[in-house]
Amino acid sequence: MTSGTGSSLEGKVAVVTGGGRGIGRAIAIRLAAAGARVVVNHPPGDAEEASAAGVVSLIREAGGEADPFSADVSDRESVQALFSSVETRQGGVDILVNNAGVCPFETWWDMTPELFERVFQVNLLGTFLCSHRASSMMRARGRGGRIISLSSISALVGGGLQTHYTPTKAGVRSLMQSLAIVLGPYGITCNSILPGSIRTDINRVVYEDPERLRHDEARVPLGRLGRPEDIAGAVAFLASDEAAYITGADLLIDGGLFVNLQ
Ligand code: RM4
Repeated sequence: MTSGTGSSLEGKVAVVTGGGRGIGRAIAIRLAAAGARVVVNHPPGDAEEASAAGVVSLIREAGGEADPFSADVSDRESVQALFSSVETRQGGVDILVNNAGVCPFETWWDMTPELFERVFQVNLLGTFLCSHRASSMMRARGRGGRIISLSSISALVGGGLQTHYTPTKAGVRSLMQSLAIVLGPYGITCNSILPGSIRTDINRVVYEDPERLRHDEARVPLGRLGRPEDIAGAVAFLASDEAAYITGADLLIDGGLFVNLQ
């Protein structure tokens, strides 16, 4: 399969969690275009299954290789099943992209322990469960690997409607820093991507408000919110051999939003 990015990931197996929609969808498509065989993980549900099937079809129609797999990343048995399938069907994993995440905006006063716990389970526990299984497989195979996790600008700043979400994104970033130490001896790099405000379903409710959209766009030096494709290229780079000496790092991809405080 030819691609603009060359065949930098030819022969690699990539698992993208939450790969059926939004940023995960763009990442799955981009890694396949670079030659990887992509496992498009999605949470259970008809709509999620249909979205993932659409991504797989798009990749296959472009001459790439992809397979869907339904698993709730916060559920230990589901993650076990996902990676057992990857072991038997794809022969192992070279690249794990921990993209699955949720952020149901809620006020602090209406924040329930259940909602806080759910966001923690998907965003942080899910990253732990997938990273633990994948790194164990990578270590056993002895060929190194890549773990790339979607943290967020919210790891660096707060969010009034995201008191459940921001701690999980800071935790993801910190987990990658610690795993970089543990997994370095095995040639496995661990890095975080920190997206700013990207137009996807996760924040649709916020950006359906034209006034809020205009306000947020005006705060971005590049003048627009991000698109999923703005994230995918950086993930493909971190997954490639070109990033062999990058680990424990994080890459902020926000159009300049973070530095535009004044
Ligand atoms: C990000 C950041 C964005 C928001 C998403 C859901 O960390 O806060 O503004 O759209 O979360």
